[in-house]
Amino acid sequence: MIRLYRARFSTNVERVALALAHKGLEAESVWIDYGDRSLVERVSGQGLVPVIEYDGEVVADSMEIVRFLEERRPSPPLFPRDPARRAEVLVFVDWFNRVWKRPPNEIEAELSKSQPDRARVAEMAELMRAYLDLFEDLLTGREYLMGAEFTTADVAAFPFVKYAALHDPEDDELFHRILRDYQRDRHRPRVEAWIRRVDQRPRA
Ligand SMILES: N[C@@H](CCC(=O)N[C@@H](CS)C(=O)NCC(=O)O)C(=O)O
Repeated sequence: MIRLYRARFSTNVERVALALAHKGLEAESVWIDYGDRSLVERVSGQGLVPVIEYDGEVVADSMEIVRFLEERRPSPPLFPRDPARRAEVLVFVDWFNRVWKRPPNEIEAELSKSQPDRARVAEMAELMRAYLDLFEDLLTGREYLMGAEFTTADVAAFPFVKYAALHDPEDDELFHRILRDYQRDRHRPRVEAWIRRVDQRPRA
């Protein structure tokens, strides 16, 4: 039995929803509101989603969960079997989490101040556009970020990069508005096609 603790519009939950569906795993959803983390805290000892319970085992953190699901249900895979290609995926995910995410996080921190440093915001916005250009190049002649197959790299990046083309009008989170507003400076046809392609995939 799998239970997924989730919150509406959560990017990190969407990673897990994509991974579960890719592996054909069904999960019972437990929807939480950020105003009340008590249930998630009780189950996992911390207050962030996603969290899964899998046959009684509890795992928190989106990419930890994806790795755990790969162990429990190796097929269909989300990591390449070839060690070199698997290492490339791990390097990409690490870059994405530590480097790619920093500019939108810093913009969010600035915009939450009463007097944002506009020069700092512009500098970070420039980086976001440069990173999106890297995605455009990465997708040259490829369906997915790491090649022909949908992998953990797509799972990690899609819920954040999708805002370059998609935004639910009911989703009013500042971080998500930043992802939308600073990733729409010009058309990037390969990124836009990849967003449509991944968006058509099932989610738990
Ligand atoms: N490193 C964690 C981050 C989890 C996280 O930040 N979750 C957000 C939702 S996307 C959350 O629970 N936010 C509530 C809050 O920060 O108050 C992961 O990858 O799962």
